[in-house]
Amino acid sequence: RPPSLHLAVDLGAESGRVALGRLEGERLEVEILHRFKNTPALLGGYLHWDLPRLWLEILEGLKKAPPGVQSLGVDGWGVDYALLGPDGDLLGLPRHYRDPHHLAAFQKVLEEIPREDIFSQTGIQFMPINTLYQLIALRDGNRALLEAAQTFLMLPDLFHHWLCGATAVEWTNVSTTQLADPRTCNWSEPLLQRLGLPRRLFSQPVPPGTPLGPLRGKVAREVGQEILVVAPCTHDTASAVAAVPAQGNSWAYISSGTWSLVGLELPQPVLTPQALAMNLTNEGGLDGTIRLLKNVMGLWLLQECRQAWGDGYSYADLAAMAEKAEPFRSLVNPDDPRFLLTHQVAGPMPERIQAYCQETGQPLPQGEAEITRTVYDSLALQYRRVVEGLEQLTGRPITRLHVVGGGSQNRLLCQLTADVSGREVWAGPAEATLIGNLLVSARAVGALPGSVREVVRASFTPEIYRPRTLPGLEAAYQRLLRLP
Ligand code: ADP
Ligand code: LRH
Repeated sequence: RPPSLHLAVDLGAESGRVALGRLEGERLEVEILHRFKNTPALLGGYLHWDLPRLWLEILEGLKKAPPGVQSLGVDGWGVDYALLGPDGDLLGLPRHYRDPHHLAAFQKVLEEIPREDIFSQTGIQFMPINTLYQLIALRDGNRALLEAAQTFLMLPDLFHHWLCGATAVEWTNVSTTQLADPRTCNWSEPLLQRLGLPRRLFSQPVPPGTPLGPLRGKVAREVGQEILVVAPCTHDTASAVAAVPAQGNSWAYISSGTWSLVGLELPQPVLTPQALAMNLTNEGGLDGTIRLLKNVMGLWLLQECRQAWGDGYSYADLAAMAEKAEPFRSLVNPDDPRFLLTHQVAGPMPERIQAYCQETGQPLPQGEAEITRTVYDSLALQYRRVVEGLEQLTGRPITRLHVVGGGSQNRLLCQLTADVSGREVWAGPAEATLIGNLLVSARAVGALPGSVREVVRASFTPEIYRPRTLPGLEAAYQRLLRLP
């Protein structure tokens, strides 16, 4: 049989890519056709995604595909949404989840509704970026827009709409809104009602692997071929977790990109008071699985530092510099809220990191090498904290950490993660999200011979890092645990 061809679009907060997957027997080869930066725009003080630019970049990539492609799916970051009017046109440019304006809505909702009520309905961690708070900010700040809207879509759904005309919302990304129930894989009626959000906006979510329809005529002509659009796991993290090359039960994943998503794959949500107390989240995964995980601020910290340093250093340069810096000298709690916002609003990241160290009585990290080291050390230690928490909560021993995503190419961070956690790290694939996306859409058109993970394991070989004992490691972990 000749290889089957599939296309995937993966929109990350830092960059997007269009890739071609060639599937031959149990082997998948991935070719990146087009990679582009994702640069948000501060418009009149509001931070927005540059959607027209992303759309043009997607088309640019799709045009590079050879003929004969059988399926195409889009995935992207969670929580952000778009509204369509009755004529199907976009109402307003979608906001970026790091826009500061919905922080107040977060406070307000939490004053009005007990956390227990929201968590028992949704199982989702409390973060100000969640769609719930974005929609409340809109309800209270720009009600007319909400009233004019006919359809709510997550951003990958919006691109599917522009590609093929469908107005379906896909479950894995809907699960990140904190408005949906992981037991029913549907919107939470009681919560929508309590929040006064118009019911008509929210259609029943479709599961990943749902065919959505052929490209619109104009798009097909521009791209040069007719392709079936299939919803993959549209939440990038769900696609990445689907493509973790794991076996058995004693593993956790770290999906390491702009964020580090640290978690387990489970058959059922964990909605206990302990899960709420740990601020864990139960997001939807492939085939009805649950991703019990926690968001760690991730390499965002370094992305922002790199921006402050003039983008002159590559990530490999920064890692090489950090390798020579003293380990565990200054640590931050990477999830301190001051690190969430962008430099336009919250000032340069290196200064925010220094201020944290100063306030907590630690030596000030100075310069690129020391600050980068602080970020890596703090992330690795925080990963251990989350993994041990998950282990305690579920009683599941975790002996191996699968690191996937762009951050899996960071050898220093992978080795540190192994050392600090005392567990093996299996790193790669770096493009797990694209791979998960491609394989789920391939499966939907009957082109996948085995399970998604079997094909991943047959096609990509992880790099293995074994834990070493380092002086000062345990003391550093205790210091992290005591940080505010
Ligand atoms: P997202 O999809 O969220 O935009 P990616 O999965 O593309 O994120 O991961 C981006 C991160 O991967 C960067 O912030 C960087 O820290 C890391 N990274 C990318 N390339 C390299 C590299 N060559 N060496 C080390 N780290 C890298
Ligand atoms: C990672 C991610 C994460 C969400 C965040 C908004 O890209 O999708 O899973 O919490 O972006």
